[in-house]
Amino acid sequence: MTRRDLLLAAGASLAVTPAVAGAQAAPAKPEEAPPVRRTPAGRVRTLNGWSLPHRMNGGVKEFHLVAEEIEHEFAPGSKAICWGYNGSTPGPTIEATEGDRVRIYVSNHLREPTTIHWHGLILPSGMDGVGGLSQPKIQPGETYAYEFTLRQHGSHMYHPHADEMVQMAMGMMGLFVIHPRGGDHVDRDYALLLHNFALHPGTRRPDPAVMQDFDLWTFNSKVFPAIEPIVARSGERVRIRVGNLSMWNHPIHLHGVQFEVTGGDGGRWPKAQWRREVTEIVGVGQMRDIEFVAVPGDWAFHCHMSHHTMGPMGHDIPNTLGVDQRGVEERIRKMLPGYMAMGQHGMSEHQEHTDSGHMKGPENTLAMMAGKGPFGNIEMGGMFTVVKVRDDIAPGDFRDPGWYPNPPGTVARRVSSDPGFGTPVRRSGS
Ligand SMILES: [Cu+2]
Repeated sequence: MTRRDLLLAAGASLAVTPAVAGAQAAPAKPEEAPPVRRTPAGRVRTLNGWSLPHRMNGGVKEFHLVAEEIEHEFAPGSKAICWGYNGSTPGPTIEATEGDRVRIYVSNHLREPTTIHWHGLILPSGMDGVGGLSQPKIQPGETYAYEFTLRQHGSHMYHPHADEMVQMAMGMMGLFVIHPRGGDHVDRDYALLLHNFALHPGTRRPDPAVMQDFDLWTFNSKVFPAIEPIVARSGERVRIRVGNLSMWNHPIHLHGVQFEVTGGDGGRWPKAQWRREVTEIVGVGQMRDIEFVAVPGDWAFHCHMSHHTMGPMGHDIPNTLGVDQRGVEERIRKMLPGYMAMGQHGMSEHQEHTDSGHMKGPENTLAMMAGKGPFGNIEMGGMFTVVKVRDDIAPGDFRDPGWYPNPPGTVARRVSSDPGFGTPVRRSGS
């Protein structure tokens, strides 16, 4: 039995305290905890994630979040003790509709106080979730109820506002999507949160003290190639909601189409404000919605900070490009058997070495570059996935269709293996 089960078993004695209770409030009246009941998955496709089931109680939509420690896998070969909600980081996506009255129970199964801030939502001040400012903190073992009416629609987030630096560094965050009352107009609705983790090589807990030099750059707490593809049928209108709760701004880039930026934390923008882009910076604490009509192919979708598409690596290494390291390598090998110098001609060789097992990395640590494509190594490792668009995908089918079968004559091809091929024009004398 886990600590969580024990706490759930003891649930009858857990007091449920309204978040608005003042310091002088009478002892909280116990309320009945909502039962765990699965309802059909939501309309939003949270990559590698899920939407939280709810129950209706007297016209109020009730959700139950549990802040707790979990074991999380960033990609096969890298597991960590993280903190999240209801068994996952990010926590489950909350989906509701504009006009809904929601009641969200938050149980604290951590060993320190927490709260939840509903990032971007218009609500009473006492429901805003800033520990000490808007409410008393939720102590370990306690459950609070947040209750408000949704007066907007759009892409939003939730995260702790108590020991925020640590709790977010450990993975506590989630998406809060409010659908418009009159229905929606996209065929596929994807959502992801950008984040970073300082999981130093060989360790099992993220280091909350790191400010910028992170080991793992994630979409929904996963790194490529463990991030699910974004699948669509040709001609479908696709939306990707991207939120950023990391410590960097991320220029998110999509190949193959010009997308439109159609909204942000402030909801859906009037059409006259939409912008046509291929890269959109999603700042820390921001959400951006991008939309496009899917065209067939396998298209890269990634952060354009090239270090953010890499797996764990040190950033204070000496530059070895162009350095003949054979002598050094031999000398070091006397002390460190199996040592292999890296990066004389570039870093592309890294993936070949790690894939072939020449270079064994530290335990519980991913390679810097990974991923196999139909034409070889993809050499990526962080915030990267593939938008896979095909003509023959049924509506609502999200299964990975494999690699794109390029029509004949539409793939870049080798025309020569002779280094002296052709007469390229060179600039001289500069
Ligand atoms: Cu980035």
